[in-house]
Amino acid sequence: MARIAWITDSTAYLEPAFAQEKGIHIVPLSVVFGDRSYREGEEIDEATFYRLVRESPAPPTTSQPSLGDFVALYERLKAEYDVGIAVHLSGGISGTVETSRQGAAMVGFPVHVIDAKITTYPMAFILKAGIRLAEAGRPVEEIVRHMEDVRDRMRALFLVRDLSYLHRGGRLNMAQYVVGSLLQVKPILHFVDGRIVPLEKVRTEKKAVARVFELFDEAVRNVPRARVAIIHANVPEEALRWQARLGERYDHLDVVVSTFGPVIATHVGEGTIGFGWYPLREGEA
Ligand code: MYR
Repeated sequence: MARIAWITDSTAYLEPAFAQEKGIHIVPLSVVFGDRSYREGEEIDEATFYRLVRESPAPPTTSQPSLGDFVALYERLKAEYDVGIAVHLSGGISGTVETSRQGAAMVGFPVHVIDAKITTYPMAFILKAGIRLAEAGRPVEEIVRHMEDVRDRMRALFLVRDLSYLHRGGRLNMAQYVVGSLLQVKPILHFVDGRIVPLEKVRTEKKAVARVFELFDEAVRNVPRARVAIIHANVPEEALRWQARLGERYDHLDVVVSTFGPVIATHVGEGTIGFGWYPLREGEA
């Protein structure tokens, strides 16, 4: 059986205990405050990040891992493994996935690099789906196909308190006048082919939350089971309320609560909250 190296980046916000148990290699992205750069998950935690956001004169920016980071990692892995499977945040919002591909090619280490076409906990879902199959002894090609299939079923809906973060970071690919009109309302956002796009505009926050639950309900009520992440940027109580609401209404969902860590919170702003989920097929583990 092939020895598989599992690789992802820090924006999967994978549970550290899981990452350690499965030996997953996590390549960090960084947040930058002024002239100081912090590798996410290694040099900055969420509490420090939000403190620095409040104390810093200018908002943070982010940077992807360098080609050198990937080359160094893949050089190391090449000596220990037959093949790598990497899952990275969408190429529509970051150059990470492309740099990972280049690094693997330069080193000559065979890595199946999967563009998650999304980010945050849905990437962890994709990775975990692959690991499940690997542990069942399935061949690498089947594992990768399954992970891509899970990726293609993945959906997300999220609400930002203030759209200007996404706009400033250049991750909302829209004409200026459309952004202008959206700044006045509460847009519900989702991913279309790896890019962030407003799905609907709603006037008030209360109505926006109600609409997110309605859209989510339409998507999950008739599926046999679904894996769901409630993802939030420093609003843990609200996330727990969302979780309780799901618990009252459904008994066929596996729900986890996760966060937008420093890199992604830089682009969505504090208070952002949403769902990432995928429906399971009949009998799927
Ligand atoms: C970089 O390469 O510097 C990182 C860029 C990260 C952009 C993040 C954009 C916001 C993503 C929202 C995720 C919502 C998932 C449910």
